[in-house]
Amino acid sequence: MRQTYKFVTADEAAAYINNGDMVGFSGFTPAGSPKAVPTALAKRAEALHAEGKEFKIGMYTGASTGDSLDGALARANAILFRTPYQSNKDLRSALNCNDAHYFDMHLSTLPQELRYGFMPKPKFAVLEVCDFNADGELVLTTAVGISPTVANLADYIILEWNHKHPKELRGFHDIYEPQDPPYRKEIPLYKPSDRIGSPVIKVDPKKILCVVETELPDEVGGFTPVDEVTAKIGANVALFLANELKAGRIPKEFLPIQSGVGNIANAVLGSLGANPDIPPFEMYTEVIQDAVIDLMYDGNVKFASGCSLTVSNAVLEKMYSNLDFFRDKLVLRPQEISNNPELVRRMGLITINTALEADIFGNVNSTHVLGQKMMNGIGGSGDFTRNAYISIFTTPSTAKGGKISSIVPMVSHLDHSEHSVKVIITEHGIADLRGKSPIQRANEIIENCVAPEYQEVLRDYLKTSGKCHTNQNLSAAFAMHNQFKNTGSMEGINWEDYK
Ligand code: 0RQ
Repeated sequence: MRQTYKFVTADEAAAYINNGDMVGFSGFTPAGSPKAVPTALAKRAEALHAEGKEFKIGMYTGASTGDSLDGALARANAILFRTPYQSNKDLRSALNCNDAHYFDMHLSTLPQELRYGFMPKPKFAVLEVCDFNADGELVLTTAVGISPTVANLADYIILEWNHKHPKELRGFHDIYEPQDPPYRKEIPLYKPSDRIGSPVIKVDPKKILCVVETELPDEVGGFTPVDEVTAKIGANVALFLANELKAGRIPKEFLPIQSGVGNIANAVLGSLGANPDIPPFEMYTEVIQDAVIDLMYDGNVKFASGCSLTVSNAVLEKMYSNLDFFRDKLVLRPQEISNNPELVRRMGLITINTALEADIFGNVNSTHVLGQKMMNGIGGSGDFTRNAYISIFTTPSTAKGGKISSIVPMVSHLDHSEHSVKVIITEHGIADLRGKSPIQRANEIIENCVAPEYQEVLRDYLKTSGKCHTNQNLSAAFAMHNQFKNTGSMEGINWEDYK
């Protein structure tokens, strides 16, 4: 009987949480993130601040969240500490001026590092559910994220029971938490469709402090339509994979695909589906976006294992009207499993993630604008890239209307090193970096991927270093970045000034 629990308003639930408390939230991206309690918490923070009192909380989430969580708390200046990934513009501003401390970490590692005690234990878990019972069985909504771990670790659990999501979602989740070293064993998952855990999170019912009823939609933004550049990037990824298949370097059964977030990732998936040389495939990924669902309807994606169903509301409503179609085609897992390095390597994932910038030697920056300002975070890109069968990075060759070359002499921040990045793809072409020395990689990237207006300048850069293994010139490596900061454009560098 659910009546055994205390039903309260969001404001009443928020009143349990105090200054300095650590709170773990459900969800992964805006999918499955609580909405009512965080908004009420932001209101509480504003009221306390108006009385001259301190109120800030520490926040653990799966990944980014919706505006009513990250946005509301950032605007209320209520964030003491935040990990592991975000994409909200107000939170981004807060952490880029040190109003909120942000720790950017690989998503697969957060649950275990919480269990290991590397960060303070969450006192509260605020979880969005579509169903629950008196035995403490919780059915999550559109994402799993870190929910199993924070539900276990927290002293108190606050449930947001969101009636937007049908209780028939039971069965779409596969909840599995590995044991910690020295007792950890292999994770017994061998293909994307395997199920190894439970459809529910099981908690001690006594920990459930209260329940807040809501009916609020997920706050997933729409995608910008595919444009000429993203379409070309997508077509190049499909071409590369079709050629690998023909050459026998990808088995004829094909391999599971992981694809990152955002507009480029959505366009790439569309291109894979449209290419007749790519057979129907499975996905083992973290974020299941709109394009994956379209590909499932078309029969091009046979199965998708993810951590979240980050689809627009129109797509979600259509899915909910025919949930049975998806029952044997989709599973949602904790990020510790969806992004697990052991599984990525075992299943041989083809990983496709987006770079903000890459350098001519194959190092990738996925997180920092001009080396200083945090964009979103590394997310799962490192979990996948380092362990991939083939790791691909995509990026438009330029940003800011051509004033920035996305390919530079040296990345201004390093997320993925030359040792892990196997292929870089822009709208101009494909740089296959496998088995190549630094100078060979530089030539491959400059000739195939760099925008024509920046090719000559990067060719000339290579001549400034003299003979060495990696042709860097430390006094010139960031000249393009510095010139952009000073003049608003990377164009027209003169290397004579940097000898
Ligand atoms: O800024 O909108 O102000 O113009 O960066 O760029 O091209 O819209 O790219 O939306 O696909 O995001 C890497 C951020 C790409 C994302 C990143 C500016 C550009 C624009 C965004 P404006 P686009 P997307 C799965 C895997 C890391 C985590 C990851 C990301 C803005 O894909 O967060 O992959 N990845 N996780 O103008 C300065 C450059 C720039 C630049 C672009 N070189 N210098 N600004 N921009 N290149 C997801 C999870 O783990 C949950």
